[in-house]
Amino acid sequence: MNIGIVCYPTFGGSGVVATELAKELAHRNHNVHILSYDRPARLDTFQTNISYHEVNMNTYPLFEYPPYDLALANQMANLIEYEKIDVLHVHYAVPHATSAYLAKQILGEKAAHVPLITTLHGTDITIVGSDPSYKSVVDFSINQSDGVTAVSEFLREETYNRFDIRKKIEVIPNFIDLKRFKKSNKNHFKRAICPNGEKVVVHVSNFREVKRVPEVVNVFHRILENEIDAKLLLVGDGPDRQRAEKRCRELGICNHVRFLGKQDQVEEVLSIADLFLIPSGSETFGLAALEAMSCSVPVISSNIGGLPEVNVHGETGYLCDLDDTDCMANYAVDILQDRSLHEQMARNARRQAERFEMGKVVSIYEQYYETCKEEL
Ligand code: GMT
Repeated sequence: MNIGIVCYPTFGGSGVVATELAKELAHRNHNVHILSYDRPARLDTFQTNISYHEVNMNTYPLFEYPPYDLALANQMANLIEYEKIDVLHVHYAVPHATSAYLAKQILGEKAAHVPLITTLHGTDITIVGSDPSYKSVVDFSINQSDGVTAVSEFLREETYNRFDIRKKIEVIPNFIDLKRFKKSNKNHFKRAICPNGEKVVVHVSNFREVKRVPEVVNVFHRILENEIDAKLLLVGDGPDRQRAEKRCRELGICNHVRFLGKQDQVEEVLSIADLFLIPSGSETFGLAALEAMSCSVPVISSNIGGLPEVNVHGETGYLCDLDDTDCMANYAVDILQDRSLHEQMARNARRQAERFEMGKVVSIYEQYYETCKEEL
């Protein structure tokens, strides 16, 4: 098939899922065209069967806000017409589903055979999409899609609850490359970071408010108060980084915390991790948690959104109520102090990650493309 994939290029989860999906589809001999405003972070090497198209934005003095959605729609229409796209798959509803609808309208009959598939990822429903300034457009655009998928049962229900959706939403979860995300020997790295054999606690995110990075620092502070010799490695960057740094200073624990910034090889950091913290205020799946689990790292997360579908309480880690710092810290201490509990949870975490193996999930997407084409 000729498959068009539209996504955000950033380190956020939707862009990662879209790019990894594109790579695996290309590997299966499909021709994939990725459309984005910048080169996606995970599209780091040349890939046969993948063409990357950058959205061309023409600025004009009149435009205080350049109409990105229109440029995107224009380019989607070109892609469908000239690259003979069989399926157009957009990741993140806002504004991709709307631009795609417009592209199909522009082409009329010429695009009638091309299913538009929208994958809902999270904040496009729970935060941005539900905002009154976008809600009607998002509602309309989802209903105009030929196929709609959500990354968790939670997100499917949340979409039905928040919007007036008349479409069947298919749940297709995030997936993981088990060969890439596995614990590997990084002893040199571990020695450099933890010369005294300290335990390693890791958090990975885009440091948006919803990720509650300062809360990660609070939990880690309590871990130290419990006399556990540990280091906190924070991977990523974003709006809350300064607040997190300030929190470290306030608590006087900066010498135990390393801000590593954005990293391409997250699996290397996860390979030396003893514990992963994800205290998010909203999380529809939690790809970062799955990546940790695939590297045999137990997870402590908040008990919200789709996280319970990934992190199983008492098996792969623990879940705590939102903002319950004590709960997270106490469970963290349990895992870090008890070697056999840690080993058991590390094994369970990897086994749970195997349920989301890339090959299985990409086959579900492939089958879904076929179904949507047949139903048109
Ligand atoms: O906030 C992010 O993590 C980025 C966001 C996105 O859409 O780019 O991620 C969402 O999609 C991921 C991939 O499907 C999910 O694993 C994340 O849980 C989800 N984030 C939130 O719901 C906050």
